[in-house]
Amino acid sequence: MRTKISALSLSLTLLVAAAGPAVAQKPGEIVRYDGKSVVRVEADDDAERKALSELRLRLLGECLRHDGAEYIADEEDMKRLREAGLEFDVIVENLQEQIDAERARIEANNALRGVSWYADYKTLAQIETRIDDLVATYPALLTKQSIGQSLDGRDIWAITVDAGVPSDAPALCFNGTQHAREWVSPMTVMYILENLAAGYGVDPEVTACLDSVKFYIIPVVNPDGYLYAWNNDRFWRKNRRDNGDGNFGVDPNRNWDSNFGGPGSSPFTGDDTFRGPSAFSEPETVAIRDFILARPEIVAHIDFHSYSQLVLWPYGYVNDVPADPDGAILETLGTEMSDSILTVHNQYYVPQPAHQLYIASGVATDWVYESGGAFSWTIELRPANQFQGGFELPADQLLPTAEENFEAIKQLAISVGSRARFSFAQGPPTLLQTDVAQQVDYEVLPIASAQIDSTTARLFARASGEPSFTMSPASHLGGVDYQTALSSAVCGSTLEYYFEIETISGEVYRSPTDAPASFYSAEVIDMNFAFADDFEADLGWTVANVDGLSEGAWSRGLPLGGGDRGDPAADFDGSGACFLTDPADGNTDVDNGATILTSPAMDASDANSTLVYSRWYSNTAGSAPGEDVFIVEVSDDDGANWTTLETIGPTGADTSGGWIERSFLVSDIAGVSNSSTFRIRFNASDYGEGSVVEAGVDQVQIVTMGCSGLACTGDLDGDGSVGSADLAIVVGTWNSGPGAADFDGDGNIGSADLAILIGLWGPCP
Ligand code: 0X9
Ligand code: ZN
Repeated sequence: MRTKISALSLSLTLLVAAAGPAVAQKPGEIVRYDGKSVVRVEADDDAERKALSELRLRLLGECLRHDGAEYIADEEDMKRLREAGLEFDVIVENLQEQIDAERARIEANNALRGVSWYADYKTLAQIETRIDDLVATYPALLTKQSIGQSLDGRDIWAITVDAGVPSDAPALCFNGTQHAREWVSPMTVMYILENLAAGYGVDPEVTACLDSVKFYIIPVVNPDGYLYAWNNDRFWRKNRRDNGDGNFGVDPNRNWDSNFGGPGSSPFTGDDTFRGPSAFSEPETVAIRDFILARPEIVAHIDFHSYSQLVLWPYGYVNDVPADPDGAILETLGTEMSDSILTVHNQYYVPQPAHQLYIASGVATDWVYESGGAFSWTIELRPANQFQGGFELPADQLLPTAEENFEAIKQLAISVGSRARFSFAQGPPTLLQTDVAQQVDYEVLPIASAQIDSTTARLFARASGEPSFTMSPASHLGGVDYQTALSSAVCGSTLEYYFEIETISGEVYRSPTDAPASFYSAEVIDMNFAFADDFEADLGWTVANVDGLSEGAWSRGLPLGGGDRGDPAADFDGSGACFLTDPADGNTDVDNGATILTSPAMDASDANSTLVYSRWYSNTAGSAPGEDVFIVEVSDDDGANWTTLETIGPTGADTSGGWIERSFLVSDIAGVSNSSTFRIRFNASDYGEGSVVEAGVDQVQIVTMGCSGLACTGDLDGDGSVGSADLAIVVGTWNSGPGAADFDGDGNIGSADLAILIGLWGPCP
């Protein structure tokens, strides 16, 4: 058993090696964590960060983030923290007990028969066996090859998933386990491999993906480290390079030739982020580099890590992003992956440029993007933080984690497979104001170096029921930006539309991809905003802080929290500002009470008034997740009495961040009536110990929608008489559900409506 390092010998080590705390275990040594705790230290300003780094504790995460970090600490370390005046929370008390319990559970789970392979973590040998089993089960789809050997001579396996696409078809490459202790990473990558293979010819989406793209999958980049993390040190991160000075390991994810040696990588052999003596000094990074360089068809790559629930894209080594023509597509596809993940189990993975998390140099994702010829993302898998298990994610979350990421990679494959990607700033419109041309701004982003012919951008539109679409050209605004407009004069009708563009070689791309079989639809209605607030100006909202609230009061401003600790990275509607429980960066969550944001009086007297708002709520980022609730209330008497509209949390849906848009027909809300002094209020509270609660509100509206302006019943085209053009609309929308031609309001357009129309034939009164 390892003896406790005394303060004296620790300081001697520092003097001699000028390196980080000892994390450099010799081969064969078993590292135990008896008497060690995991502590989270908040460091809110530069002075605190300096004091903290001078203590040279062993960081459990990878890097000191701007608001603090988790460390492995014994009693002595905690004493030093206290002496330095640094506040900390103990997250795990006896780390060794937790590691032992995890191992016992893994063995018990893996001894069970008939449970999913994903029921618990798997050793390197089990992963290799599974790869062989899968290749044997799906010989027509899967081939396995060794793409090089690790330092200790272990094969690094890549599996190709190829359903017979043309040789120049775009390919995607995913790898896991650059880092040895991130055990959910190979599990997720294996799940992706397995479900691509199993889904081909069975699941239409998977089949569509595999009919247009090829996949290269590398579950374990760092087999030596992975084995070492299982057998010797649960928190081993690097490979097993003997650095020659008693320290072991190079961090593969600081060894790539992208700003190699720059900030966020360590020159010290004992550090967890030791970058190695030179770029690509390690056989593991060389193997992946050469594999990617030899396959120019690889257009997109994901490096899977844990933990933090993030989708990150280049650049990660510099704050001032170099001229970056593809930044938009990295963000678009990255955000799209985050959105896909959210749909599966309601888990929010913050999409952001990697440098926003922290600066790191020599990272795979930056190299693949800069020099490997492919778009590249780092996905940090579950959990969101150390409080929820850190590297020791509870085993029952392995499958959900893998499932949600499978959704993300399918989305990526679909986007990449289509080679030209349409991206809408506000989404394709679903509602149009009668007679008002609505501008639609969109981007067409070329993937796999597709050459877009910008003169071929066009819109196809028709009124629902019309047999064919009418084409109109869209405007090219320059670069990847295009603009067109949608309009209709017929209130109550539905406009159907799609977008099209060609490459210079004449390949046609559409949005939606399979248009005209599918298309976007927008309801045409009269929309009046009795109230609309995007929070760019002060429209008279009030804030009341109660029950001793000490921090995190509602305040209007730009989100500055950087998207961590439960904060949104941006507002909902793209205007910039919103209301947040303190938009500032750092430790600004709601603490010790409640903060209540109340709207000014809004006119919701019209019977058709709809209340619309977007909200954000996260209570899962702290040491005591899932303890608090977020309450939305409404009042029809200017705030004298309140009715609860929704309560979010304490656990379950919508509690881990993400902007959620809600809308309610006011007359449908039990307990309130239409009123000209309608108010809404948002109550965010933190009464629990150690919780991190963050809430946000954006885009609050009272909108009336309908076709009250219709001149006379039956005059659908508004020409002043009921005639054959109106008949055509009725016939064209026959059996199509509610709409302007549903005169009898039975929810369907049918013979009764036709009878009404015929009865009204002739000029309007
Ligand atoms: O630091 C890393 O290598 C990655 N995180 S991990 O906790 N899995 O070690 C993230 C690298 C992301 N890139 C930048 N932040 N620049
Ligand atoms: Zn990692």
